[in-house]
Amino acid sequence: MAIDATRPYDPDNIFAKILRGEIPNKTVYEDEWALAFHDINPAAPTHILVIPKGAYVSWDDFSARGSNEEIGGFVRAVGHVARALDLVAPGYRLLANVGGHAGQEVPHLHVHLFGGRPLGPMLA
Ligand code: DGP
Repeated sequence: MAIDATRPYDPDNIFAKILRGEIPNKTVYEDEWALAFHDINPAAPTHILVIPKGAYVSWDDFSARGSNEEIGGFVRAVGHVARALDLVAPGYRLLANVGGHAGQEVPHLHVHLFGGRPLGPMLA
């Protein structure tokens, strides 16, 4: 079920547990600011989730409360993952769902990184 993106951060959400090492994941990259791992239910040949290390519900929460350092570190981490996976030349797509209308299910900010095949037009 989609979350309410205005709710307070829940430290027991599944991605918080992944960050604490309580749930296994297939990590592709980690630094001070971000963790990137394979989506459990891939929608493309490459489907990576990149999450900030800080406790943020959504892109809205992060853009409002995140420090410039956290935001800069996170954005650079996303770019690094795409380059490390050789996705720049063929192309890739980034997506962040925020709240109910977008169908966000996990209440910890995550950016989906899709690649590995032509992705078709954007869904509205
Ligand atoms: P969203 O709808 O934007 O909230 O997408 C949530 C994504 O998270 C969805 O594509 C499936 C993925 N996901 C959910 N639980 C887990 C998990 O435990 N491990 C991993 N790797 N991915 C998960």
